[in-house]
Amino acid sequence: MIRFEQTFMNFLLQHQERHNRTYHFLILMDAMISAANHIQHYYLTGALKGNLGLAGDINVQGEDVMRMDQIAQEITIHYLKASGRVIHAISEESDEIILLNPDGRYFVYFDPLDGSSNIPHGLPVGFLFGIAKRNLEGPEDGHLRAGRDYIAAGMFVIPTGTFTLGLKDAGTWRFHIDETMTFVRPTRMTLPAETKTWELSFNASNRRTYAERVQEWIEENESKYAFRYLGALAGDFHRILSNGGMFMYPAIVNHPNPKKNRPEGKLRLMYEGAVVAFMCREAGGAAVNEAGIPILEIQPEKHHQRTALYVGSKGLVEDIAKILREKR
Ligand code: FBP
Repeated sequence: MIRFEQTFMNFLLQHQERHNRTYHFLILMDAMISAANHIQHYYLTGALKGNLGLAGDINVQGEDVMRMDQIAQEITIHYLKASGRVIHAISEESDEIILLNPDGRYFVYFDPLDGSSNIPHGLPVGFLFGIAKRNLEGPEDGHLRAGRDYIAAGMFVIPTGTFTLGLKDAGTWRFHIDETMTFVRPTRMTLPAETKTWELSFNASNRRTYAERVQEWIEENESKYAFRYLGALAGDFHRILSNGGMFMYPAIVNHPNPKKNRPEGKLRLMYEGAVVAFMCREAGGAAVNEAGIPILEIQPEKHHQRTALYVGSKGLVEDIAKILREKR
């Protein structure tokens, strides 16, 4: 007896029909799926094909570019261009805004391969994206969109074959890849209220560089929760969505080498912070920056703007946000 599962495209088609939406979004999501499957193929064969090493370039963030970053970037731009639905895209791997289809309907903000420290080992990385819509009523000025204006945000955890998508006012859904490389079985994700599975996720080797009050909050709370850290935002947030708890990448303000301080945070607002914050909101959670300001409310001034990030179960995020908002 063959077991048939609902496919992602069937799920999205019904969603679009239920909300009287157009097919344009379907075509864009088909492009994202094709890009993710293609990137997954290159990552899975990366070790044998020698693609898991350095590319020899430095990106706009001043970081070494991995060969796989370039491959993932090229693949994603190909499919976004071919969709004919995207005006411009912003990518971690591109200094400038990428102009695609002037008549496009959407803006796409993406990190083609997140978690670069895992790439040389073939360990889990992420393909993160946020989508906003152009102004259909009047002229479009292309201004940078805040997370609250995104209509969808998602992530593929590569090479695990899982895909999670947040839809504005319609929840966050997880899909699994089947034997035909098709994403199936839509599963609604809601952060568990029960705290016994909650986890804390942060780079423990940085904790002495965080603000005193953040270090104190960790000391007071860490014994209550399990500690897990993959070193790739997509993988760590994937766990938080299932088990609850909080992922945090606080500002670095007490580094023994002041040059290594990052008061503005490390992660990028538009294609990392806002992406997980959007999915988290749709799953009943919350996300704030180092001042306790909701990530989705931050209006970006530049497209590679950074942010500190505290994201996860509302109870925990609100608890640390209280001390982050205190004037010192
Ligand atoms: P990249 O996009 O350059 O990979 O940076 C983002 C990231 O790798 C996140 O995925 C992860 O949460 C964090 O940086 C890990 O940073 P660290 O190695 O300092 O813990």
